[in-house]
Amino acid sequence: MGVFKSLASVTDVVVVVVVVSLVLVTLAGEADGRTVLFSAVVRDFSVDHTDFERYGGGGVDCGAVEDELGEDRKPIMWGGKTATGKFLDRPCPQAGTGRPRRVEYFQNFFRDVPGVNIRIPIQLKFEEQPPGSGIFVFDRNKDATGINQYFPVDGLGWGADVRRLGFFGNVRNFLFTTEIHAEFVYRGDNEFFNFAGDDDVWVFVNNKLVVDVGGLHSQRTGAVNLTNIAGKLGLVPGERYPVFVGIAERHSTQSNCRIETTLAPINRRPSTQPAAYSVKVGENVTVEFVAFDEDGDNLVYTHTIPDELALLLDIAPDSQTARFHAPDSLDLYLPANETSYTFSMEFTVSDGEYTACPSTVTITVTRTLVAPSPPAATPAPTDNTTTVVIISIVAVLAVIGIIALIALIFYVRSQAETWKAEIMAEFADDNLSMNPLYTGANTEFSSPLYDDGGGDSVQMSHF
Ligand SMILES: [Ca+2]
Ligand SMILES: [Ca+2]
Repeated sequence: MGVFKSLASVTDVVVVVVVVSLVLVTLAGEADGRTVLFSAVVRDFSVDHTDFERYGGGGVDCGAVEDELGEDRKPIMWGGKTATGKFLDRPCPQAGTGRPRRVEYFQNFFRDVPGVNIRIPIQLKFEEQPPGSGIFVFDRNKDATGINQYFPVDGLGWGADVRRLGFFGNVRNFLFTTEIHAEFVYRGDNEFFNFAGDDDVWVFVNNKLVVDVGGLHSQRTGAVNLTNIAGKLGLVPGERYPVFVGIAERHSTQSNCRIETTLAPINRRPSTQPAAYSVKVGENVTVEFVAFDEDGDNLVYTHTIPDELALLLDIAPDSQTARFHAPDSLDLYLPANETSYTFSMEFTVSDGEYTACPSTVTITVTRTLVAPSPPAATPAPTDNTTTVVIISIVAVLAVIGIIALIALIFYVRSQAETWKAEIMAEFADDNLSMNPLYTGANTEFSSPLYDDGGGDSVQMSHF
């Protein structure tokens, strides 16, 4: 492509290995052209790796990887045995010398290896240029002043590489790979994939190597017209095929990347995420409706709001957020002894072609129950049983005593009459001598049981 400039310089080698896994696109306004996001994985390396910053090279060094991806869809380093470049659209000059040195070290270019590399997911933004052309461009080429632009993990991973002090103020993070996987529908209308950049670039379509810009080098170009090699690749118009792009940034003086392609990405269904919020009565909270479209499509939001939420939610149609106002009281929603009530609603999104599965947003409102006042202490009931019993016994005894006294009085009175009669009878019978109370002649006799109150006395005489 004419837009790609050859900046090759043996003394100014930027070793960049990037592997890119293409993911897909989005539709922005037609006037601005479409925007496509390709998901990618960057793996950051440091100078501790044998193939990063350790040696130089000059020019493209094709043939470092085999013609087809492995079963795990990773490139296989050629051991000098089977790579032929038989699927390439253009012959490779094989002029360079900077290919990776050993298979065992190449294995971790595009695989996670703790302690060796750090995995960092990113998205590469492709813009349709010009609008309506169907050509998507990712442009991190050098700018007009020659400053490199492809630094997707500055401040991340192992951080700035310090071995080359002075480069870019020692703030740039060089030495990383980029891996892109994507799918596209082959149309058979001369779809192309063009690359310009520094250090290794390998592109596989339908798992077959179609672009090989391997080796340590400054910016070089590579290109493929798929229609030219559709037969070799087994491409059938209307069918879907995978694309793999791998790039390696392996040296710290340059890092640039520009891709142009007409491979139309396949739209993918957006997704939504559930969310839960918790507030207290009378409080407010901003609710977010979280959705994601891997292609970067503009999303239209649809909310399903139950009646009980309608008056509590400030929400605009097609909004990604809403303001929830918790009621001041939950008495309408809860029994008196419960402390929380959960409102829920669903939302979904559409990218214009696909609608995501709906997700639920819940908002739990809590309240603090006021402990009821303890009932006034009631005095312990007094046990009067004992008192009543005592009083009853005393009363009964008193009655019995009175009755007994009355009976005694009547008894004594009746006996007194008897005794009087007997005494009188005794006197009448002259039997006084026999009475033990008789003590002698002329003894005054006084009966202890009989006294008429008059001090009666009887003059007794012996017979
Ligand atoms: Ca690095
Ligand atoms: Ca989509």
